[in-house]
Amino acid sequence: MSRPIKIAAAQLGPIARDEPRSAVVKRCLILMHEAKAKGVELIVFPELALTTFFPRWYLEDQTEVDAFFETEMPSAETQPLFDAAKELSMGFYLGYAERVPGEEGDRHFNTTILVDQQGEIVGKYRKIHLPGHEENEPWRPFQHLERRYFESGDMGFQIFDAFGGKVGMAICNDRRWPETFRVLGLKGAEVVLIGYNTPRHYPPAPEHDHLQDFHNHLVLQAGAYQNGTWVVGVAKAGIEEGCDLIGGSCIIDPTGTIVAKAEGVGDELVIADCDLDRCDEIRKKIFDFRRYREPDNYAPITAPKETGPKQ
Ligand code: ING
Repeated sequence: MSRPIKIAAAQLGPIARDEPRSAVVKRCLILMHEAKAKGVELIVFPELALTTFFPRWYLEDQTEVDAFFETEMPSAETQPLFDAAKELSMGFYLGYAERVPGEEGDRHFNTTILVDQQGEIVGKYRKIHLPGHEENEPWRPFQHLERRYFESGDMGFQIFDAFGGKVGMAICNDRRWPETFRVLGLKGAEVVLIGYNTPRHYPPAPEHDHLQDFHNHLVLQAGAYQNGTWVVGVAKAGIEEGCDLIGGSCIIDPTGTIVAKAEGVGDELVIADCDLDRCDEIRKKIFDFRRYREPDNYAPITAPKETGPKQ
């Protein structure tokens, strides 16, 4: 028995601050057509894939911030992606900044959608773990103001029945928290899709800069193996507005083995045949959750964070 699905991690190189969404969509369409020629059924784009990674700047004018957000999906600029999904019978994961206008003020999320092979939205996720800081910190060579521009996601970690399996979604910093993968694993994830924008330089801990590529694959591989799931990690990469973003897009099988990874830091497809039935190699033989977990001993994991160790 096997349930193969051919997946592409569609790594994107830098997106300039003034690069119109239509230009980025054209780059994505080129990758979708290239992927189609190779039989790809699901293509995964990065986090915040429609614009430059704007949380690197302190922007005081909310109108300027909101210009990086979408208030409708699909919109006129992104409709061609949905049309291509239907034309090519190729689903996609797309990260973008989502603004939800409201009476009591707008809400802002770092969001991804899952679109099926008919071009329909079948899943949505709003990033839960927001790294960085809330106020301008001019000592940094660049900011990381996700905690200023977004609020934490209100949808939880969900699984979507699509592409013949159970698909989980997460975004960037989520991958560094084992709880992300465990919740998705406990919900039966067979493939977890994760887009990311990861600067090589981390101002609070520059002594770790040389470890960024290692940490990226470490957390993705651990998440895959410990939960018996495929993992697809997709970078926005390269020197983007002067900021060096790591690449390393990859597809990882349920044993934690990287089966395909990006060579460069530009627009690049990383493709693999993913047999979703291979999750059983781990789920049935190694980490049989119902047999081997001991949740009576895990209470601290969900205790209020104030009860955690003092830094
Ligand atoms: N970027 C980074 C990430 O989690 C980061 C932030 C980098 C946190 C390195 C800790 C260490 O990959 C986003 N967008 O979350």
